Amino acid sequence: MKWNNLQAGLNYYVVVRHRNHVAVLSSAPIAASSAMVYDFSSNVNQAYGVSQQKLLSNGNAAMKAGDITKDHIIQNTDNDAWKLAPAILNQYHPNDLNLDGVVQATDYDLWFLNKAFNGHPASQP
Ligand SMILES: [Ca+2]
Repeated sequence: MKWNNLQAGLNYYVVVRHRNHVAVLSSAPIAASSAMVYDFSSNVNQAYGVSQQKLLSNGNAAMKAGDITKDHIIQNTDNDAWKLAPAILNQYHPNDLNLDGVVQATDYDLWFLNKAFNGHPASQP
């Protein structure tokens, strides 16, 4: 990724937004330089706020899947949206929570694991 309007020496928070995952904000600002690196996956505490990322079985931290309606909350309305189109093949679709190109029950399973979750307000636009 490339940013063109940063000022060297100033500190910036990094936000990652996704079509059906809750956005994350870096837990601390990083100084602008020609080679900025920020790894959200290295630790769940890399995201600003409490429990904003999920710890995967491989030890990596990940964004929480399930925000189909894009309101930064994973709740029943996301499940309602999933129920409207629960089976789709080979499409880029917001109901495809595990990003495998297929909308199926495993996407519901991700929503179920992450439901009842509020994204941190600081990560929202
Ligand atoms: Ca899927």
